[in-house]
Amino acid sequence: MRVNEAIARILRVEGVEYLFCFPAHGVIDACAAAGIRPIVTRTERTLVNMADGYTRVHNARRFGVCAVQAGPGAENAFAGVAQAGSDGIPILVLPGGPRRDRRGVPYAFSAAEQYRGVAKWSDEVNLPERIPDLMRRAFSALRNGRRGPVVLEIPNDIGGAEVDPGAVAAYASPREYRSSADPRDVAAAAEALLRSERPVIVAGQGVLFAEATDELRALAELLGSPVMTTMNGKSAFPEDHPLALGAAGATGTAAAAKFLENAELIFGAGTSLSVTPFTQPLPRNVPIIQLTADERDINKDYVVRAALVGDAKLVLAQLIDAIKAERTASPPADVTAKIAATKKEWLDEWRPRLESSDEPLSPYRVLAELGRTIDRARSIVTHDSGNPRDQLLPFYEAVTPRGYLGWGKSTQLGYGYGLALGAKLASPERLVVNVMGDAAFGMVGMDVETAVRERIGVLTILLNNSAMGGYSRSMPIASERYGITRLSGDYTKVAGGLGAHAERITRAADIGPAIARASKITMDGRPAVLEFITREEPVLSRFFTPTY
Ligand SMILES: Cc1ncc(C[n+]2csc(CCOP(=O)(O)OP(=O)(O)O)c2C)c(N)n1
Ligand SMILES: [Mg+2]
Repeated sequence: MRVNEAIARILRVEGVEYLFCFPAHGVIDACAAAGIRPIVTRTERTLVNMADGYTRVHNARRFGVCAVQAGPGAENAFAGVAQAGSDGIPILVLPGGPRRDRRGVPYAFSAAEQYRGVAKWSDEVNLPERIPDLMRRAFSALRNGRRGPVVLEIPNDIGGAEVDPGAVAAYASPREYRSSADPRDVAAAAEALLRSERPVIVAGQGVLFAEATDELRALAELLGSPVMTTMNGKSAFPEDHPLALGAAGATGTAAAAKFLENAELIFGAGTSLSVTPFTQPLPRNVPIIQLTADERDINKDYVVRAALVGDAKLVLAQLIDAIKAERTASPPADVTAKIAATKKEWLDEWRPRLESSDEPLSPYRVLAELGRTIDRARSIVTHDSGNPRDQLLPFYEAVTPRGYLGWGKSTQLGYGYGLALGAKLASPERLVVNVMGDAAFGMVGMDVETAVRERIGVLTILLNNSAMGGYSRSMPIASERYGITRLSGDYTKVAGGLGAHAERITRAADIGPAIARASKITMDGRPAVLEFITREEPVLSRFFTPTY
């Protein structure tokens, strides 16, 4: 048996359904022979983004796997892996590599070396007989501890080398192991939470990966504590719950900002509590309790009063047990009333934009129509970089886990499209929507053809403001003299030319019907691109000044 066949065999054992790939790579044909469907994109970055979206929607119960060729393919995939690394997403990347006798000779690109800075683990298969061991280590690393991409470079002369079929047949899938927190830390945290009059829970992506939304809800209700989520954690707590404050990243809801400001105690649940331009800063004078699976997050950016290291589901259950012994109360009515009043005041302030009938359209009106038109409980929505992210995050109400894919500790323009394609493959029964700008479309628009060819029905909401929205503020001279933030193009024609259902929408009354029409079409396996001609509206629901 050859190494490529051995890899395909092991991927089958691991339940892998798709190989997100771009030729040439020997593992592609081996996977096809083993019944793993190869999907080729138009650029390597998109295939990595697809693997990422696929993993997220499966909460890492299944993994996105990628293969790209040695040299240019491995170089071109870097952006996607770096983004997955910054968000802590476990995907398996199998780049080809130079033959072993060319290793270290300029200019042979070593993926194993170059990916080390962004991957959880990056190595090469240096001996064919190591393949079962290396694959076991790879899947163990994907399933355990901190989440992150694993890169395993397959040198070009290794893929065809012989390996003992008995050793491959003996491959046993490594399991996931979870841990609870130290009971003394749990008791101390429970006591602090019980004593606090105004706690705020900040829920992160760890709650989603641990599938701990029920526990989070139970804890919040026991404590009567409001819950906000980070951008990556959005959808970990139902945003229509009376204790929901909504999400906050670079932009956020007024409720999240106000309740944080007045918090007496902050409980970060399943979050790294990182300081980035895309993360709502926490007040510095409020004690923090942090629950995280990764000990490196503790005291990283904030001084924490106490930490609970473990799996979010297990540790939240520990906290519930400890708190239940002391309290059975439901949320105090005055907290939920205050949340509702803050939300109402904020939405009233934004209503003119959310209900604007102006032409060119307000992007806020388009996003409000999106939230109204689709069945949010059966949809997955994601954003792209720029204003689409900043305008969607606060206002779209996510009601079910992974009903929203918030991403972007790095924030790659164009990432959202591949993410949506991967999400749709992971959850074909749900409507999948990505919201992107015209510059983002420029990065990955040709991959609409991938969606058409592979019958991956995603709905793209393209907010075309003919600009990189708001960028002229940071480059006034270049913008005025050379118009460098202006863009142009007819993306309806592009998407239509690639075979998607495509419509150009200019009138407010047409927004909802177009979304309803296109949603239906996507559910039959045809992607749709709705190009909304909008104005540039860089006015954001933001309560802090991000530093880049
Ligand atoms: C790869 C990459 N390069 C640069 C950026 C910086 N960036 C973020 S948003 C943006 C412009 C986005 O314009 P568009 O997609 O048209 O959305 P708009 O804000 O205009 O709605 C740029 C240049 C980035 N996020 N990623
Ligand atoms: Mg734009």
